[in-house]
Amino acid sequence: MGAWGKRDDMVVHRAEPYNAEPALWALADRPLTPLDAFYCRNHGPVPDVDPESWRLTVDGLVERSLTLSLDDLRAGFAEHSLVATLQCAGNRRAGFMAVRDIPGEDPWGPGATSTARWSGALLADVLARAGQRPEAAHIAFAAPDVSELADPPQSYGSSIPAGTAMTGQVLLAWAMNDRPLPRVHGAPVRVVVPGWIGARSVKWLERVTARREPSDNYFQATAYRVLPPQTDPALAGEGISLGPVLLNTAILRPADGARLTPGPVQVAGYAFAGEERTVARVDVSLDDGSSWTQAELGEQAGPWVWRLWRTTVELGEGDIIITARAWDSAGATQPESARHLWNPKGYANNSWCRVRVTCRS
Ligand code: MTE
Ligand code: MO
Repeated sequence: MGAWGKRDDMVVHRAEPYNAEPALWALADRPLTPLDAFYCRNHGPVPDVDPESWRLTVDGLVERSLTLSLDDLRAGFAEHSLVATLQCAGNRRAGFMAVRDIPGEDPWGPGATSTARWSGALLADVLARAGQRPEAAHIAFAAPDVSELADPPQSYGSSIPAGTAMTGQVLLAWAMNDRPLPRVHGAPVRVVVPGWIGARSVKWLERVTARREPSDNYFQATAYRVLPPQTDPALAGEGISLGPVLLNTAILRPADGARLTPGPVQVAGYAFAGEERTVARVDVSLDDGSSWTQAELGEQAGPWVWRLWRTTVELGEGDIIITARAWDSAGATQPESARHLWNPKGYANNSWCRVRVTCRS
């Protein structure tokens, strides 16, 4: 077994802080990602939070500040469960780095995406108890883990608009796949913002603050923004702040670079629409998009959940590129090339997904 109870075939981008994605076939065909395969994205050392002494502070633009122990949270609020896919904004950054290098960032494949069943209290219920004031436009989250990647080093935080916080879908989760939340995934309590980039789902949550403005934390104000191609990524407040996940798809099988024999081959993957949209169709092409066939879609287990898909294609002799793209319930589809989406921090690569295979009899 690898570090943090993960499978030993994880693709480890960094050991410290631990950043790893599963081998893609470990994601295939499974609606819920097992805990030992779920990707991990950490900006600093993983804290060891004692659940007994842990307290959650709820403050800012509220009528009454709250200090809640884990027992207060678990016993004082109804437990809700939902299935949600978590996707890092850096998912598929490797596709950008093949276009132009992105110094200091890791070359994530499509495995920075995983799905779990999360259980915990509704953020909306906790905010209602505190009495959120009408002028609170944003809800900020703060955690104790300190990142040396931020300049100057800073503890992790983010925020979401108050409207999103009140949707009744944002969880303060203490369980993952019906097991206690693992330490590396944010124990004792983390935020889960379904359909939004993973960066907003703050782990080892310590503080929830109602504010007029978005969080000024580095990871909200500076990082996780789509900048124009020629911009310096260190400029705070520049660029487009990422929120809802963009429609995306990945081929999980066959693997990129696979050697196969000619004949029928099963192609399988995931597609994820983000926010309230669902995956309506997935197309697969063997001729770079001149013609497409439709994949068979698995269950859409809810609006914030990926949709697994598969199809069988007939492969001839030679080097073949298999391409996939998804369409969502609003009729939107994915852009064709990573080259046109490239941005300095390498976020939100949702271009058509391609794997190259070689077929020889
Ligand atoms: N929360 C804290 N406290 N520290 C972090 O480094 N990383 C964020 C988010 N929450 C992070 C965090 C990012 S960028 C992502 S994609 C998700 O956690 C990853 O969650 P996971 O490691 O449970 O998969
Ligand atoms: Mo992320």
